[in-house]
Amino acid sequence: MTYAYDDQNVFARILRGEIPNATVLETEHSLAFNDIAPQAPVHVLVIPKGPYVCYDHFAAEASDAEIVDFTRTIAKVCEMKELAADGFRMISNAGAHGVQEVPHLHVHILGGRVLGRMLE
Ligand code: DGP
Repeated sequence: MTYAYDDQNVFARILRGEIPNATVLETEHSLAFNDIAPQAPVHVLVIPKGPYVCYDHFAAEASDAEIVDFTRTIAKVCEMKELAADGFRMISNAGAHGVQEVPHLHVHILGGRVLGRMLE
């Protein structure tokens, strides 16, 4: 699978500083910020700074340093928001069937309330 990255997507524009964001955490390779339309008391998006469309694109082409940074940034946000004790959910939508709205890899971190059951 080859991926064409659209550098005009909204998260690319956030990374370039063209659109403001409420940053939770910034690292060398990743940015975490509050979702503009939160679905839970905690709703943070974590994105890699590199131009990756979705998770499989990232896993195939990102460097080990980017992958480690991204993984640890997600964990660090969970720690900062004190989500571990009561639990949380991570989601990454991909493509048309995943109903991915923004074509730049992002992981949603949701917590702070009991979330509805997703899989039956
Ligand atoms: P998804 O369907 O997984 O691609 O979700 C995209 C999310 O991005 C959605 O929850 C709303 C959020 N979002 C869209 N535009 C903006 C924006 O300009 N700023 C922020 N902070 N979030 C945005």
